[in-house]
Amino acid sequence: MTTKTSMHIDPYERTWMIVSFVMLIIFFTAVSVAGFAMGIQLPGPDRRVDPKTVASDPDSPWHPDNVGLRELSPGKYDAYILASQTQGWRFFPNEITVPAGSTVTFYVTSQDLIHGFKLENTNVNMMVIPGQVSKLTVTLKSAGEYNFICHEYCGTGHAIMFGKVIVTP
Ligand SMILES: [Cu+2]
Repeated sequence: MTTKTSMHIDPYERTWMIVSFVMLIIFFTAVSVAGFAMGIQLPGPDRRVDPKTVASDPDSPWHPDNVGLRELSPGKYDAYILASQTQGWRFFPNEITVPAGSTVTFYVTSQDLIHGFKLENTNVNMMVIPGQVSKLTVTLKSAGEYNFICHEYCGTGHAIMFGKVIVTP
């Protein structure tokens, strides 16, 4: 003789178990679609640099002579941007121009204190930390002007710390 055993689960508990399981599946799907289908990614630290020399070392990509765009292949760019309080609350460079459809990887660092870098109407939004390089890639599909701003309060000139990416048709 076999006895059929079953665990008693309260109907409310059963409902909540099902709800939590369904939520897990929804979250997993949402994260997968965002990451793999829509290409949304989190900014990541790319490498470490010395904030004291990052803007003065002639070999540094953030030296005034070296900052800005590099074309890797047609439509693919790296953009090296320095955020600076000591040089008057500005980004170097504070204007870059790329054709529509370009994929741009931003490498942003600071030579003094914590700044921010937010490019409007894109998912580029990252902290800029002295000693660290923040990296994020975006594809700029439509032509227009995309302003970028510092969104981490960095002193009295914080409000004038901005620039723009011009996307030409
Ligand atoms: Cu700022």
